Amino acid sequence: MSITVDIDAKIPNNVDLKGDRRLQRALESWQPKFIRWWEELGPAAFKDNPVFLRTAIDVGQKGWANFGHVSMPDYRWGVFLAEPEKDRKIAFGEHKGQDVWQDVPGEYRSALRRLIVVQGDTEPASVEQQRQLSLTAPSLYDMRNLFQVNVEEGRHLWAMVYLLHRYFGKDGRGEADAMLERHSGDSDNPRILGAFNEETPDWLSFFFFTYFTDRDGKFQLASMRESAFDPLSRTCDFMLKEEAHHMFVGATGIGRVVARTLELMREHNTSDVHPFGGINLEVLQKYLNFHYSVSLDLFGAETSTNAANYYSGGLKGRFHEERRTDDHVLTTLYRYVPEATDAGIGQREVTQLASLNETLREDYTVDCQKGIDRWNRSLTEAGSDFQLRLPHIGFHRQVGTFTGYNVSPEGQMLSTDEWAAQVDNWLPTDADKAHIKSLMVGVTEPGKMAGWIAPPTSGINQKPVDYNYIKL
Ligand code: BYC
Ligand code: FE
Ligand code: FE
Repeated sequence: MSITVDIDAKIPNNVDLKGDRRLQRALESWQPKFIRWWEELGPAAFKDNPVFLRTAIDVGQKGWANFGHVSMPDYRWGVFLAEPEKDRKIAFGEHKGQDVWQDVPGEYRSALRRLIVVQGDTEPASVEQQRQLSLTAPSLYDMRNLFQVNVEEGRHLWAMVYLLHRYFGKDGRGEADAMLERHSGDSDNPRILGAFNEETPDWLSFFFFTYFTDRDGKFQLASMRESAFDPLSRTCDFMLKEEAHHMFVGATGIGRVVARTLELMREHNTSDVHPFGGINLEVLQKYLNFHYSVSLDLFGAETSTNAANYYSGGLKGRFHEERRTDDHVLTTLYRYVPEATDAGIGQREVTQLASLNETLREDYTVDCQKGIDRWNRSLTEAGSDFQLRLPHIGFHRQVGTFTGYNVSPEGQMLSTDEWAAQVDNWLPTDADKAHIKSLMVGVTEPGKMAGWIAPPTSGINQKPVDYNYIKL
């Protein structure tokens, strides 16, 4: 199979678009719709300034990206699939051991289309959610990172749209158009998943979003990388390369806020740094609680026949499926999942096949904890006894067994009154949000940072922190 890169094409690609004129024409007619959407609902400010961006140009080991100043409307959004794995076999489900598919089997057509549409829908949604943030970037370095995330989410949309156009005919083209018609927070035509209709109104939310919600992306993409549908697998494999940077932005962003808060606490000998333009650790914890719980909902209900069918069919596997040593069928293996009832929080035993959403959610939680541990080490090293922590899995949930129950961050089931009396300690209040909003003032002098965040320890692609990341 050839994976020659055509970098000068109207749509840069390594999928031999030139060799399929119909497909090429269809994608080239979607392209201006995408650009129009980007102009309308992409970054609201600095949209035409040259930005120091990474552009995907290849998929090989020797390097896959180029760095240089680009004005975003001229960004080269391309279609790139990771290199094929020779003789790849299906690793799980009913077709385990058979050759992977280069085309979509009729019986899985609608399920695969659904997965691809749900995945694709989140990508432009996040760009819409983040569109106002460039107005208040805490530094040029941060604005550059925001734009990097935005253009790559745009490319992720391209990745899914390519699959829809290439493998799903007329329905696929219709779905590709619909991706640009649903909008985040639109009451008539919202984005498909809940978290993608929430606002990202400030940079603290942005950092938590990239830490927690982009990490859902990592786990969902990694599960689809296992897919028997090889083009989906290879697409997700390559998307994961870009995803790592998004989570880096979140992890280092929050780390820098923690660092700055500690600095202000020391300087003023108080834990209330709000009068000094900082963000109190308690407020960080509330934002963390919100974004973590909203992201947990993205994994779906604890038990799901959809997820079971995806797995049995070979469409979507588990995180690191091939490293696991069980039977990869899961119909006769059991596990416990949490269960909330009026009697309290308990658990019930179900097949592993039925509970794949919960298994992925648990893997995700373990990964989330790693960054928390790092932030906590810096708190400990600074002599603070405050520790950030993930709330209980049942806290503030809108999907699955905990829906409709009031669960404290410690995991206690509360009455509505008990919840109402304490919720302001657990989720951002209007006053918290107003304080955060008051800190959001754009800083556009190279190397300078807003007062609520510490500078990063290094720049991007070996450039200094005070590099001119965006030419104004
Ligand atoms: N009440 O909820 P469902 C990213 C039932 S992020 C009661 O449909 P499913 C990105 C329902 O009937 C990654 N019950 O979940 C990040 C069903 O029950 P049965 C995005 C309800 O389909 C940042 C069960 O619950 N990608 O890339 O299992 C920036 C479960 O059904 C209710 C993906 O998500 C209710 N209200 O899984 C940019 C990957 N509602 O039939 C980008 C693709 C539902 O089992 N998506 N039920 O009895 C998927 O894999 C799946 O669609 C989901 C949901 C994991 C999202
Ligand atoms: Fe993405
Ligand atoms: Fe992402």
